[in-house]
Amino acid sequence: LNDRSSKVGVIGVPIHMGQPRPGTEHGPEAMREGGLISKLEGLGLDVEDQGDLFLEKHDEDIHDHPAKNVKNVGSASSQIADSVYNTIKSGRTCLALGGDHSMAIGSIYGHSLAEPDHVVIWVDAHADINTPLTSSSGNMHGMPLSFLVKEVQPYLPDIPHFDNIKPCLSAKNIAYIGLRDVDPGERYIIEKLGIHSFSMTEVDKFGIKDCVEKALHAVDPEGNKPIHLSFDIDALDPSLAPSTGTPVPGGLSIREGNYIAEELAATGRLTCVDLAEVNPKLGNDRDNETTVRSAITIIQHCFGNRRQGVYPKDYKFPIP
Ligand code: 5AB
Ligand code: MN
Ligand code: MN
Ligand code: MN
Repeated sequence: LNDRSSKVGVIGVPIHMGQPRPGTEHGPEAMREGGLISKLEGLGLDVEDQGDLFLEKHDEDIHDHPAKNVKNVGSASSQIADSVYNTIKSGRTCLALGGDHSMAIGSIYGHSLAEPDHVVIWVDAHADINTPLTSSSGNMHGMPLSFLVKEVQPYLPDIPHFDNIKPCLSAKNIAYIGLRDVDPGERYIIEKLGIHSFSMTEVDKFGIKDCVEKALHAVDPEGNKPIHLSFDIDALDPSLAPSTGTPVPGGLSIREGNYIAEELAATGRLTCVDLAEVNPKLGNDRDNETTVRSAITIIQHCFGNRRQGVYPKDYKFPIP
C-alpha cells in the first residue's frame, strides 16, 4: 500500500440540482448514518471526514437553456473541484459522497488539476455523456462526461456558469462498466470516439473478471496512471439499490460490484472515488437500508476491504 491508500478524505456533496427528484442531497448523511466512517476506520485507515460542502444556492437559475439548473450545477461544480483538488493535494485518497451524478463534473475536474494524467472507470447503468442537445430530459446528471471529454467539445452549445470547468479527459482514458440504458446520441458518441464500453452484455459474455481487466488495460496499457472511479449506485441491480432516481433492471450483483472495487483498490492507484445517486427519499425504510448497505460495502472494498478477510496494520494478535 502506498501512503495515499491508507489516508482518506471524505467529502459530502449534497447536490440534487442535476436531476428532478428531491433527496439526493441526503445521500451523504444516509451513508454516514449507516456507519460508513467507523467502518472505514475499522479497516485501519486514517479518515478525515470534511463534512458536507455548503453548496451555493441560486434561486434564479437560467430557464432558456436546454440543460436545467446550469447556474446551480456550474457553481457547485467549481466548489466540488476545489475541494477534491485540495484533498488529493493533501496526500489523501478522496471519497466524494453524492449527491446526484452531476457531482462528477467537479470531482473529475478537481482530480485532473491535481493529477492531470488520471483515467476514469465509470460504473453506471447509464453513459452520462449526453450533450445538452442530445439529452431528452435536460437533466445534468445525464451529461457530466460531455463537459469533461475534450473530443466532445465541438458539439456542445455554450454553457453559461461553467467557465471554471475545463475539459480534461481524452475519450481513450475512459471505460464504462455496467451500461444498460444508453440514449441514441450517447451511443453515437461512444462509437464515434471509440470509448471503451463493457455493458451488461459484455459482463454476461465475458464475466466481470475479464471486463475489469480489459477496462483497466484499455484506459492505461502501461498501468501507472491514477484512477478515478465514478460509481453510480444504479449500476447495481435495483433489488440491491432501490433508493435511486433512475433504476434499470438487470444490473450488477454485489459480487460484481465488490469485485470491481477490490480490483481497482488492488492497483494501489485509486485516487478518487465518487459514490453517486443514493436517494434516501425514494422507497421505504427497508429500501433505504438495502441501498445504503450496498453503497457502503462497495466503498469498503474500494478502500482495502477484501472478501478473503483483512486485518489492520496495527492488529495485535492475542497471545495467552
Ligand atoms: B445517472 C438519461 N440518459 O439523460 C438522461 O443516474 C438518464 O447519473 C440519465 O446515470 C441518468 O436523462 C443519469 C435518460
Ligand atoms: Mn445511472
Ligand atoms: Mn450516473
Ligand atoms: Mn440515476
